[in-house]
Amino acid sequence: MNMQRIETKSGNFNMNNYGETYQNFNWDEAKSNFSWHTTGKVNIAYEAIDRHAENPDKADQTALIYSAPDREEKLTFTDLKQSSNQFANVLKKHGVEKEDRVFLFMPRSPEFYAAFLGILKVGAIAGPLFEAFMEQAVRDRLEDSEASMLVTTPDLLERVPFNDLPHLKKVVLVGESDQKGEAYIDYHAEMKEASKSFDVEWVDLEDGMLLHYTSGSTGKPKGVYHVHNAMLQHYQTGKWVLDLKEDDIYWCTADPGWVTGTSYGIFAPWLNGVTNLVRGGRFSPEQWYETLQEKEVTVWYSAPTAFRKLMSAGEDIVKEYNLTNLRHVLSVGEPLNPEVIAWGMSALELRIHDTWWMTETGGQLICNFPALDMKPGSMGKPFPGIVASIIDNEGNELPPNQMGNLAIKAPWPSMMRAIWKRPEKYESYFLNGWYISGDSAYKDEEGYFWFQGRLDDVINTSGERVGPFEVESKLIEHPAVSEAGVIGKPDPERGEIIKAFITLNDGYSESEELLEEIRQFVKKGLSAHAAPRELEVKDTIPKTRSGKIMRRLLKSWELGLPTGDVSTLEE
Ligand code: 6R9
Repeated sequence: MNMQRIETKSGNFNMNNYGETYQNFNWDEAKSNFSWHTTGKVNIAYEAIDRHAENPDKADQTALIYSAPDREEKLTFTDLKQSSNQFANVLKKHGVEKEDRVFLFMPRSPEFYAAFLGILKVGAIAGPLFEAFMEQAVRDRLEDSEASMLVTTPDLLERVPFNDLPHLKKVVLVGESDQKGEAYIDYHAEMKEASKSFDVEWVDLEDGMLLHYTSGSTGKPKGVYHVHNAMLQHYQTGKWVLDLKEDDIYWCTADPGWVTGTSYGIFAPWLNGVTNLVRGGRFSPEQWYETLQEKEVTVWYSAPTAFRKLMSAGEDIVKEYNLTNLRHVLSVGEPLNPEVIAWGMSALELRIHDTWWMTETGGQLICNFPALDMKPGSMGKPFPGIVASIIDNEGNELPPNQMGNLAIKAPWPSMMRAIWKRPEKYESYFLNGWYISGDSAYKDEEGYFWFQGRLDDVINTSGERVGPFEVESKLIEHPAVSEAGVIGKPDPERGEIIKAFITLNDGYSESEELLEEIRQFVKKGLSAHAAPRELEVKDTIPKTRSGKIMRRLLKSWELGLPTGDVSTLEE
């Protein structure tokens, strides 16, 4: 096989001449697929669900296949319309209004999707949180967003510091609980009473619908604010990049706590009227292959870290399953190694299509379309209607093959519209009309983009962004830890793992037990994916004269690289 270039196959984006579509495409064309450009009435949940439920040909089509080790369920577009209406009525009854923040902290389940869509139907802003979050992570996000309501499960409730959150008025509990009182709403009891009809709150395209918290290199996680207008991008990329057709069975493996789990685990498939598979439970190669086979998945969107795990489980396992329904596979979150693409060609007999985008971009921007020849190792080309470039630090475009800041001409439909309560942070993303991604890359002569790395210290572990600052802050809360510096260390399976350098307070000495205790402390306080896999005790942590931890230097030490400019290093 020629790994330099893998040839095209046809898809919905059936223009072999990419350049022509690129130049002629205008986002206004995407609007004509929705009724709001004539009625002026818009709500992304209506477009994703109710619109299909009102169509006699689609009303009884399965919208959601939920599959977990202990639960199997199929819901039609009509079912989802009704359950989300019920939840919207519950929210209304308890005083939720347009633009209020309602957060979700629970595993994927049919209830999650009814609640998520119900929140959007009342015009409120949904804030999905990973169920793996521990108290500090939950607290930071609810505090910053000033959420007035939270949907969670009785099990997870103990990680919610309800009494310390003055804005949080009510908690909806999904599942049996002894928790009683005004502030607690029993999901199942109230849903039973609630009407299945609801007058959707019509909003403006620029009204908010979603807050996704994501990590930066400094400070607490930031609330990335998205608006209903994003649907244009979710719809169109769903059609041309995911290549969705109405009879597809689509599986996006991402959790809705991550932007991939909302943009492409909720919106793109349903806006395209496609059956969406959600799998609960943990990762295991056997169970994932079994899911692909049993559910007859046709389009599959996952991440390099998962593909690498499947790859290391070996090709013999794949042969035990019938994966002939699978026709299109995509990846996001980290660089997709050519080695993994080669594995896909051999084990799945399919190309794995890389897609590049971010929480802040709300939707795919640089992609390997089905219709594009693929260069393994490249992220592909900009989506039609998107202008991407490589710029220097002054905002000037660089010629091909020069490395620089990967930048996108602002705006585009799914671009974030704010960083919650931090306008100066939002402004800092833009330069000369370009959105600066924080990634470095170059573009080749044929217009393919090649990812090089993050320009800041943000760590990408198994596709999840972890801010070093958040981990360092948690580490120094431990009584034994004096100072901490946290970096991403390259790892063949996870992309990067978290490595922490710490100094100990007087009276503590290094031991296996102590290091394990500190690790557990971060795990319990923040989340499992933020806990350092490696901890190393140092005498000092290198800092700049202005007191900033020099993570770059820690990384050079770790990797045995030259230390570069250390002129700002504190004496
Ligand atoms: C959707 C998502 C964004 C960061 C991004 C970049 C990395 C994402 C990638 C990729 C190489 C790809 N990233 N896709 N790196 N190739 N195809 O992942 O959002 O969690 O905000 O992460 O992830 O560094 O800047 P988010």
